[in-house]
Amino acid sequence: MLAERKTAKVEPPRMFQVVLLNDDFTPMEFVVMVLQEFFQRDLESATQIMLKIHHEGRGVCGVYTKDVAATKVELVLTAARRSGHPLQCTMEAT
Ligand code: TYC
Repeated sequence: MLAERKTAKVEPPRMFQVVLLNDDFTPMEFVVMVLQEFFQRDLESATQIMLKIHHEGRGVCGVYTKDVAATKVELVLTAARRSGHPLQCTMEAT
């Protein structure tokens, strides 16, 4: 039992990027708020990520394990729909 456990191989978990997509309607302030609230970014970092998405079409908000990434996507989409914004958020394996 002990010997088996000592030789057991533990792989690091697969990681997933949470990605925000640009659109023409979601207010910049809302995206900055989302990055601060759900991705623990300070105002400066949140603003930089938002502007990168605005100019380049998409941006990575953070990298997490599968369950955490999926929860973040749901939280973002729920907040956006509740506020009437079309903001899109997805996750991608790294
Ligand atoms: N393009 C939006 C605007 O001009 C701002 C925006 C930024 C929207 C990032 C979505 O993921 C986004 N109001």
